[in-house]
Amino acid sequence: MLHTGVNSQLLSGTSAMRGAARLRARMAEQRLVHIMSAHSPLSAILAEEAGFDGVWASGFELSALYGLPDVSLISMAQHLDMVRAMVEQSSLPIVADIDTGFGNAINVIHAVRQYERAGVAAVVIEDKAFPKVTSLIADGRQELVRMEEFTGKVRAAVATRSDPDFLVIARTEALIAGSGEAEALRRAAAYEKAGADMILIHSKQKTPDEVESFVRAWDGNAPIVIVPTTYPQMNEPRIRASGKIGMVIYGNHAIRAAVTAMKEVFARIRADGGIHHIDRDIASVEEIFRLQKMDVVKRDEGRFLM
Ligand code: SPV
Ligand code: MG
Repeated sequence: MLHTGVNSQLLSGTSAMRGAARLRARMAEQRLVHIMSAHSPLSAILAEEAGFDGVWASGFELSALYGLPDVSLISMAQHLDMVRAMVEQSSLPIVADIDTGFGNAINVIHAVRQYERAGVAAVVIEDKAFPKVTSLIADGRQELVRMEEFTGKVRAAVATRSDPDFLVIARTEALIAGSGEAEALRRAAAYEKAGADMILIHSKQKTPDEVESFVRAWDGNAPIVIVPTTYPQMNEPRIRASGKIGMVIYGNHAIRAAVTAMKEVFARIRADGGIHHIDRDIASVEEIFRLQKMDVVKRDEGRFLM
């Protein structure tokens, strides 16, 4: 079950502790938090400026950033490196997508230690077999690990965290794998019993029906997390009406926005035969300086360059 009390002792601790405590406090206050995907520190900064409650360090987005499919090709070290850079630049709590936990429960122990130390607020671990296949692909090979094996991973994650506010979110891919609602509910209940703070139920249906039916049937105490990429009709009022969803993750909108913008601008530069028209329609160089905090560099130059 999700405890929402913030351990005040932790507020003076590391940024890991602060992020986790802040995320719990925000959930207690608002009942529903909005988490935006990011694949870089810059996208995390933009998510923060836009007013999101947290950042989803998405495996799909980082894979795409490297021009790779999201099929366990990106290593933990690559993902962790990016997560650390995000933590450096954004004060938003980070919800880290650690896929299958990079192996078995022993790998999960190592991963949770590393991600907690890196300063993330939460990890999401999914019950697919390693190497996994991206969830939203049509006719994907979606293989689940045995429920018992995954409960071992959840228990390992919970036993490893040192900050009690650090959230362990168990994600079941039972609906994605076509195993049906009864199996999804059976797994979700087992994962909650194993200590998961929240349950992420993923679906690739084009309507919210499947997820709404799961939510209605869910009688656990752990709040639900959804990723409504394929069923965008599930907007905030509809999510709140469910009464059981505590977190919504906008799973891949940073990378899709970046692709849309770059495609359009690159095409216009080619069509215009130069950059003379596009200049007024894209972020100014000064805006990039602002995001890079060049003002701080200038201030420090004045203070320290003698
Ligand atoms: C991700 O963003 O990496 C996710 C969400 O896991 S999804 O791609 O929809 O599976
Ligand atoms: Mg992922």
